[in-house]
Amino acid sequence: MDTTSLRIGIVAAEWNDFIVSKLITGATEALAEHGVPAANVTQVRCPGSFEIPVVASAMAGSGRYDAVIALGVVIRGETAHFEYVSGPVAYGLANIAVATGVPCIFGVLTTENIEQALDRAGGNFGNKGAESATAAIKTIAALHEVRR
Ligand code: DLZ
Repeated sequence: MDTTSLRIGIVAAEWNDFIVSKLITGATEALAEHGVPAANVTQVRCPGSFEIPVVASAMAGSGRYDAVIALGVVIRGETAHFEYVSGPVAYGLANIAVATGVPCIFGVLTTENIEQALDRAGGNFGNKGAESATAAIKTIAALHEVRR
């Protein structure tokens, strides 16, 4: 597959930006390694992970992107926000992808604490942003195979 013409949208939450920014770096570097030109990658920020689906929906529905990568970090706290935010984001992205036919990659870390998140944002357990970029490329390739 020719990756040089692929257009990728990234929607990233501003919450926990000091970790999300590492996911964005991981994603953009991996896309470049896969041959996607930086000019073909559009980044949009939204307030929190809860807002990711509505922005991803607009991006996926625009017809301007071959895939949308969603990046965020939701850390479990003392209240029930973790469940209220994580579930809708995951199900929202899956529904948008199926409805539009545009892969919407779930690159949102859902962790117990900051340490677990840092481990998965370029630390001991890799970078979920980079993994999300690879997942986007692989899913686009799979869809090309199915649709040709
Ligand atoms: C409110 C909130 C809380 C408590 N925690 C997080 C979080 O860990 N990660 C995240 O991305 N966003 C969080 N938010 C913000 C919500 O996602 C959302 O932006 C607000 O509830 C406004 O709708």
